[in-house]
Amino acid sequence: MPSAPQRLSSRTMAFILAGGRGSRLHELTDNRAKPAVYFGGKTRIIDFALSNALNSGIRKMAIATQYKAHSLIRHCQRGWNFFRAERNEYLDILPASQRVDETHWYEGTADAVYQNIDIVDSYDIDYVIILAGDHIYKMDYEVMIREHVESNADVTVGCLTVPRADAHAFGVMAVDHSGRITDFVEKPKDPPALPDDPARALASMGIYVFRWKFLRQLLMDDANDPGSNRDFGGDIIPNVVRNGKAMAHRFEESCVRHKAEATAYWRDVGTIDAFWKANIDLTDFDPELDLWDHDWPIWTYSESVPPAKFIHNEENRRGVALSSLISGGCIISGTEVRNSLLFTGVHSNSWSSLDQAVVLPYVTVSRHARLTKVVIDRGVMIPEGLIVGEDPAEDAKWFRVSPGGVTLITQAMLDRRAGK
Ligand code: ADQ
Ligand code: ADP
Repeated sequence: MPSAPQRLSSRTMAFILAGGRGSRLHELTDNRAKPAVYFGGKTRIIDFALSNALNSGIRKMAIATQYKAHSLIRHCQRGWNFFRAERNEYLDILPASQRVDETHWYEGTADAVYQNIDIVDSYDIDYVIILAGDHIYKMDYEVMIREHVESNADVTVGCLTVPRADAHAFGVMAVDHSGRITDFVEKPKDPPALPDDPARALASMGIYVFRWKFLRQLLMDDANDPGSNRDFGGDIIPNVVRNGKAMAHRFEESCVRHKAEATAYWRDVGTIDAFWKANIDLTDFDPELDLWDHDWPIWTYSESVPPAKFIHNEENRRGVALSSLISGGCIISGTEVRNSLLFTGVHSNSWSSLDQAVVLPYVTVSRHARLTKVVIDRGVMIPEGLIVGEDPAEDAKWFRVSPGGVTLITQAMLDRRAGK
């Protein structure tokens, strides 16, 4: 019997860029990098890229951190610590640590790889897939790596179509009939549309596959170019498009769908509105993002906590949750919860209600609170009788109300309101 072809993923490392702040998440990223932001009840955003890599068969990974990396590093150390060097598996966390010349931190994203060339060399791999740690999606990278090898490209860029009106936030490309990228502009003011659809543009997902030897040389050359900002999207990719062979890989071809007819799910939860909506969408009857899929699990660090508990209190107040996700360690005592997502260890008390609420871990909701369309930061103590989501002008006095009408509540905001 012929042996199965070796998976290319076993000869590939994943280099995950996790240094960005994600400033449009405002106070949610005051103390943590965007990849460390909580998502989906149990996971953090970076778990999606890491799980995709693991489920694709990749066993060598490095995570480059920079901005406020503490909770991200702790999360990875606790949850992603099962790689074993004796099985030739590695997961390295690479803080920007002035490794090369002691005078600067990582400049652009390409510099994060350049400064760790020796570590990538030590993995002894043939291919590198560069990933961003800040998107929610399920993708089999093996498909993209295979396409890269079969087309003999210098770089393959993962891409998907987006509304042209949103394309200014991305690298936007033009491709020919063979899928070769003929033009690539980073964050253009006036993005070019797809030839057959004036309302849409082809956007880079910030996912790149290279042969390591090729990328290595490119990074060395780039480091000697005084005009470069050392950025993949701004410098490296446009350079390969001009001088080499850059191919586009359509996300639709490697995304992991839970049903054949499902759309290709990919979200940049970079704003309060997008973050709230993507979390609340999980409470739908049949959500687009399937977290229940045994074939493509999203791995994470999970605290050992008891099951969620619902209490019917002595004054006959029922603790109930309808169309909601309630994580372990929660105690819903005499509170009515609807269309909400509660992370680990949330305690809520009698005569309160939560509606369309995204509640991060270890929040306490005191009695008689009524909170609608909110995001509540980790560890917040909601005072007795707080009402949010019914009087926009009052909410805006103390909290951050997003353009879409979501109210973000943090402890600092509550302290200010209480005159502390
Ligand atoms: P952006 O996401 O805007 O665009 P960038 O801010 O460079 O680009 O972030 C890319 C990733 O790298 C993020 O995950 C971020 O956390 C991380 N990062 C940023 N600076 C870093 C550093 N110095 N060290 C380590 N990590 C760092 C990019 C591409 C676009 C593409 C979009 C898709 O440039 O072409 O369309 O991603 O979202
Ligand atoms: P973040 O991403 O919000 O920075 P961290 O990973 O830094 O989160 O977690 C903060 C710490 O608080 C963790 O060590 C967590 O275990 C701990 N913690 C445990 N119980 C509580 C609680 N009731 N309130 C707040 N923090 C808690």
